[in-house]
Amino acid sequence: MNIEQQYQTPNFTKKPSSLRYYQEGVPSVEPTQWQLQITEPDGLKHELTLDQLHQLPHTTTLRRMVCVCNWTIKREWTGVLLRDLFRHHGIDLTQWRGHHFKQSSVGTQEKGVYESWVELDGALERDAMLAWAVDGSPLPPQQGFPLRFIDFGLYNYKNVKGLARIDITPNAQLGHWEQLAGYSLDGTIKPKRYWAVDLRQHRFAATPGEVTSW
Ligand SMILES: Nc1nc2c(c(=O)[nH]1)N[C@H]1C(S)=C(S)[C@@H](COP(=O)(O)O)O[C@H]1N2
Ligand SMILES: [Mo]
Repeated sequence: MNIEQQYQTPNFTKKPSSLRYYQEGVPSVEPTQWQLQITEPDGLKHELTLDQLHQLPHTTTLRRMVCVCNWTIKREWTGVLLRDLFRHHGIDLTQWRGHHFKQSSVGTQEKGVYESWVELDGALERDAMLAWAVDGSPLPPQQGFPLRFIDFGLYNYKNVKGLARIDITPNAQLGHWEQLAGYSLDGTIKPKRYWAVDLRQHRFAATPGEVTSW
């Protein structure tokens, strides 16, 4: 296995589609320069360095992520829950009920940024998280260093790697793949058969949303 392959999601070549990578190209992130910027609809801004982020109360959980093009992988993610991130910044979410939030990636000069809108209350309820490590190691560049958002109840096209900004917004807009491929704005994982790259077999997800039974 060469270095390039090592950085990729396990069984990268076994994924059946092209929607599996950094659409905008892998950004080069200088960890000391990077900041996560959070803005509230009233314009209030919050900024976090990588060090500050790592100080937040964090969890490590084994959860399954699913790509809309029918592959899935269960991995051990370490990061902070979205609700804990907001709580630690004194962001009062009761005033933003019914809102959405836009995630923007660091992006690249050539191709810009990757954006996705997610409904806020749903993401909080589903224990969505911002992860900086996977399977016990820091995220490799290809997998979203230094931080990626993951809502395990939604297809992965909703979950931005190389996260740079979160903006709480009154409305949602179509993100990259919703526009291009007509995927749902809502992004809820659908019950159907998926290729589990970790199990090396097909499995059926019987109910909509996060796959927890296998
Ligand atoms: N910034 C960014 N995040 C992204 C994407 C992307 O193109 N750019 N693709 C999404 C899609 S469709 C998938 S399946 C996963 C792939 O994550 P992986 O590289 O860890 O397998 O990243 C998601 N997040
Ligand atoms: Mo995907």
